Amino acid sequence: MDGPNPPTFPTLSELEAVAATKVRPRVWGYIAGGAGDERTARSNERAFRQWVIRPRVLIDVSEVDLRTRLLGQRVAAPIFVAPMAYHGEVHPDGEAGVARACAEQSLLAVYSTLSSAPMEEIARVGPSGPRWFQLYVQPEFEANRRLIERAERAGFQALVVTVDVPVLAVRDRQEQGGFAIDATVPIGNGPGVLPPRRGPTRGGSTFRLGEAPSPTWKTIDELRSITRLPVVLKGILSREDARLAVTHGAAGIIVSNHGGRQLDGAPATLEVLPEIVEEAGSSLEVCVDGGVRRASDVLVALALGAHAVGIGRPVLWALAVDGERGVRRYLEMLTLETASALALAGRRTVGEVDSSLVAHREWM
Ligand code: FNR
Ligand code: LAC
Repeated sequence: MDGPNPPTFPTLSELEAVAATKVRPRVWGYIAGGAGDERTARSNERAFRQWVIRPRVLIDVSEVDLRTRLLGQRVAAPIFVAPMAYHGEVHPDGEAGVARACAEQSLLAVYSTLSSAPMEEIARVGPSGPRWFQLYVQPEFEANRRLIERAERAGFQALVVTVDVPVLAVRDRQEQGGFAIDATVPIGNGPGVLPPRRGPTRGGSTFRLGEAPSPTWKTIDELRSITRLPVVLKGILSREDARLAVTHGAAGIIVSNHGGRQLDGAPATLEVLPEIVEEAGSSLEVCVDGGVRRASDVLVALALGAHAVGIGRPVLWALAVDGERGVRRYLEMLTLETASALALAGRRTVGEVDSSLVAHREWM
């Protein structure tokens, strides 16, 4: 699978450190960094360590099946690539490399509004791949319509609306490295597609985020009215908003704090996953991202009710290290490790994972 060259990350443990040597420091600060001084970013990974897995034994686990469905679509595992801007900044293979690797392995990938490659190219290189389009709501409504029509035409199967960026957060590490999310970073979806707002700026005695209003629940209704695609809301962190997501007809939620890149001080995603599953899990599909690094994290998230988990930074690490080949290898390693962990836990299918699989350390 890896061709003649030896693999550049023999195990998952090396991946981040190898990637750090391949990416320009300015871009590394952007990828690795979180909001503020990164309390929430750190808490995502830590939250997984609060749970232990309770294995069952003497069950025939000679065949393990990771397959599941996401919004009705068959995928090889409950693991997907979270939307991330600017893949081209870490490797020339960019989103096309991710698209080919995911399509080959029948894994879902979500592509950002701010992809380096145009969405039509992503669709062309991985035509069989399950793919969702992530929308950053554009200030001019017609611009949203144009993006959504393109995504529909290019065969994207769901619209993921990111709701946790009315404004880009203050991010110390990104700032220190000198990376700015603005029109100077090339994006593939064309001129006229805008990154989220920076700010706020002083407007007399208040603070302004710009001329156009920031998105609201009404925007979600309007977006739903112009697309036949199911709408998934990414960035929900409370029971109250989960309920509103149901009321406003969302087909799914991605419980996410943007990898700790937006509101510093927001909870770890795993901490709020249970209340969101309880509130909305019978009405729509709940996924989670943030800090998922190893198979044990995947199992814990599934046990707490997630339909699937999204992976952010590690995919960019793999892309940086070895382009498409790195992503292919990374996804293969993570799914194999997940199949192994499932067998070791005494479960044969994703459906057999329930809350009895885990216990919180404090409660033991
Ligand atoms: C992101 N994320 C993100 N989310 C989104 O909806 N649209 C986007 O364009 C981006 N861009 C982006 C760039 C980079 C460099 C990172 C690291 C993240 C957030 C992403 O989808 C996801 O929520 C987190 O990355 C998940 O956390 P982990 O796996 O990185 O810990
Ligand atoms: C980020 C934006 C672009 O997190 O989503 O960098």
